[in-house]
Formats: sequence, structure tokens, C-alpha cells
Amino acid sequence: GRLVIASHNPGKVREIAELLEPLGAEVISAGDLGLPEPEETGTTFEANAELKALAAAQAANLPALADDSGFCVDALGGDPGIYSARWAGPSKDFRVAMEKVHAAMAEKGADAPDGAQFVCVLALAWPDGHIESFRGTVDGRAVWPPRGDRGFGYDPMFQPEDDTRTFGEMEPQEKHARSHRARAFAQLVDACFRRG
Ligand code: ITT
Repeated sequence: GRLVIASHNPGKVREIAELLEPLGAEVISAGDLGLPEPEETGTTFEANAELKALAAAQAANLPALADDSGFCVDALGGDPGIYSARWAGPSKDFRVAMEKVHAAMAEKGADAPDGAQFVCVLALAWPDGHIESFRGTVDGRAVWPPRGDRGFGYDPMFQPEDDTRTFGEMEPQEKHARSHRARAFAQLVDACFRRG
């Protein structure tokens, strides 16, 4: 059946489409459908993922998959976290956002590399209001300076704990082998198969 990807972030839409490809689902993005971007009023990844998925499912009258994710730095008490997109400002410039993270770390006396995590919550909603969400995380380090130009967002600043490269230096398949998004996706697929 058809599934709406309820995201306006091209980097996410690309990764979710790659993860869904082996399942043979026919996907349409919220942007292509002209769906509005709901305001993210939640205070948790789950709440924001669920409100985005539900809004898209009801507007499109199709099942919808939303992603709420973020870069969580230990020295910053988990910030930027659910505010990760907002730290880039209206121009969505993640060079600027990464500079801000680095400056905030320096203010706390935390020198990069220092502990950090990516979090992803995927929410799957149906037009009747049924909703399920799945969380995936990956531990690693916030590094400085940023390295690599692949991926999107904070990828050049994040080095997963099992590698010497940043996500920005990896091929898409290498990132999928360990990313927060791929791990949340694996939970979702597991739940679907358990149900049969
Ligand atoms: P949608 O709500 O339309 O999906 P958004 O970019 O506003 O798009 P979020 O509110 O979930 O989405 O913001 C998450 C931000 O966290 C995103 O803009 C990225 O900068 C960052 N982020 C999430 N996953 C990432 C990843 O895999 N690599 C790098 N940065 C990531």
C-alpha cells in the first residue's frame, strides 16, 4: 500500500526512502502532497513524531510515517535535542548550528571530542488515529572541527563510538548499518513482523 513520509527534511526523506526500499512500499513525501508542516509543540521526540504522523495521516487519508530526531550532547544536558532543527535558524544552516553547539560546549568547559548521541523516534499513524512509535539511538562523540560532506544536519560533527570517521564521512549504507534512524526502523519492522 501507499505510505506518506511525513517529513519536509530532504535528508531524512532520502534516508527513510532508502530504508523502506527493500520492503517495496510505495512512498509519497509530505512535500510532494503539499501537506502543511505542523508546529512541533511537543516536549519529547515521541510527542513531536506522533503529532507530525497523525496530522499527515489525517490530511492525506493514508498511513503516514514521521521522524522526530536530534543531536544530544552530554555536556549540554542533551541539547540541542528536540531543538536540533531550530538551532540552525530560519536559513537551516547546519554549519551555523554546529558552531553554536561547539561554542556552547566550550562555555561549559567541555572540549570536543565529548560524549553525544543521536536519537530518532519514528511514528506510524493511520487515518483512524491509531499510532505507534519506535525509538533508536546511537552513542558516540561530538567532534571538532566537522569532517565530511555526506549525510545532512549534524552528521559532520558526530563520530559513532565504533568508528574513527564521522557520519559525514560515510557512505549512506555505512550510516544505515548503525544509525539511530536505522535502529528505530528495525524496531518498526520487528513490530510489524511480530504482528504477522
Ligand atoms: P521534519 O520535522 O519535517 O521531519 P525537521 O528537520 O524539522 O524535519 P526535526 O524537528 O526532527 O526535523 O529536527 C531534527 C534535526 O536533527 C534535523 O533537522 C537534523 O539537523 C538533526 N538530525 C536528525 N537526524 C540526523 C541525522 O541522521 N544526521 C544528522 N543530523 C540529524
